Amino acid sequence: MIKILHLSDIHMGSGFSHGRINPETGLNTRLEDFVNTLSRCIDRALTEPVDLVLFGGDAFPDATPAPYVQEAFAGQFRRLVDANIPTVLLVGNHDQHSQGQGGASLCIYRTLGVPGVVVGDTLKTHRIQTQNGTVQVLTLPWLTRSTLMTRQETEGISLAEINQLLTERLRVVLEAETRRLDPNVPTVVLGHLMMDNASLGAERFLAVGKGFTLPLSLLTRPCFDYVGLGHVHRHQNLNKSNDPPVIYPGSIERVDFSEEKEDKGYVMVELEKGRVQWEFCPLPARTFHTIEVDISKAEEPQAAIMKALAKRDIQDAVVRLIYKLRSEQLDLIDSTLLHHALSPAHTYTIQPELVSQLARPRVPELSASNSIDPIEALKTYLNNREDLKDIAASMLEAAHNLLADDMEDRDLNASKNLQKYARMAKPCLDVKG
Ligand SMILES: [Mn+2]
Repeated sequence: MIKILHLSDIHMGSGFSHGRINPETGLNTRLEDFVNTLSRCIDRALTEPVDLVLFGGDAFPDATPAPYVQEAFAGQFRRLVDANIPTVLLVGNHDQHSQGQGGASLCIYRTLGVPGVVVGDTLKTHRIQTQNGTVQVLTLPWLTRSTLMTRQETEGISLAEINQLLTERLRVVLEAETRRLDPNVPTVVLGHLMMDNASLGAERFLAVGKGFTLPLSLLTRPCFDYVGLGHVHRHQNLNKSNDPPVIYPGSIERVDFSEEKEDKGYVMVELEKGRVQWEFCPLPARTFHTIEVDISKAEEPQAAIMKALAKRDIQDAVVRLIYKLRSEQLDLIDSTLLHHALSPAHTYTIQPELVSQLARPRVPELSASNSIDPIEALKTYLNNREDLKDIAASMLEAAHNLLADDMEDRDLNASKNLQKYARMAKPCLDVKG
């Protein structure tokens, strides 16, 4: 039996706005949180000990983390190297530099030839020898449309069509890969993917519209014993019949408030050919609390806020207090008292929101036509948003630039189409896309 620890979506170095500087170390406390949580995963891997560690991708918030963040990450995985525990580091969307064209942050471990570390930056099957036998790990890093398609192929077709075409291509490539598998050796798929039946956590906001979704049937094949995923931050098993389990362990720490109510952890797997057991192991990630209170109708607004605060255990938590009030209540709130009441929190923000007495009128200029010029629409919008006055001019400028870029792209596409036609006419002509 092979024991595996599967974790994912470390995102080390993100969420600094929810931390503060630790005066003793000079580090942001949220980095320290992420390192502590990761070290608990590594502790477990060492004490079991497991035969293999699978990391499902998204090591950092982007492909160029600060050196001290990289060092903190490497320092933890180094402990697995010292203990001779093989490790697969899969490349997620946040690990790829400029959509994969610029390489991935994790590839440095392969370049350095770190013993026992496999970097999954291509679709490939790795045969890994562990203390308790061989395991096949098929790595499926984050795919972009350029992985399986040329630019010419994606030109002029809709995103949904691209998605379908990519799924078909991937099905063929996977089929070829599975035919090369040794049927007697336990097999794991490690993928950084968006499955179409996953329920989304923060990743929805972190990577909107950049990827495509895959059908579950692509991965629920009898030749796979365990499907370990990364990308979605909410832990879930997508295949309840467990044949095979298709598991997102989720992120190990809360990246932001959208993960407030999610349990954080990693997954322990026991694997034999044709038999698998798994268990979600929770981690003591830092608590996030949103305390929302509407005091617009309260007779004693301050007391109402204090009461709402007293109800929650905010000790060492990341807290946001949102209270809705009427403008004439502003003077009734003593913010010193609020700060005092919130001081046991790790960090906190206070967000007062004014409720308007009158229903907001629709913006009249925009209701007439649905074919309004985008710049005119933006101007009308900005005229109605007093709170955006300071940045209105730069927003308009940015919009102008964006639209200008768009026109350039169209011109570029037009010239590419011409090139394509030229190539169709003269097959020997070498045209670079
Ligand atoms: Mn991801």
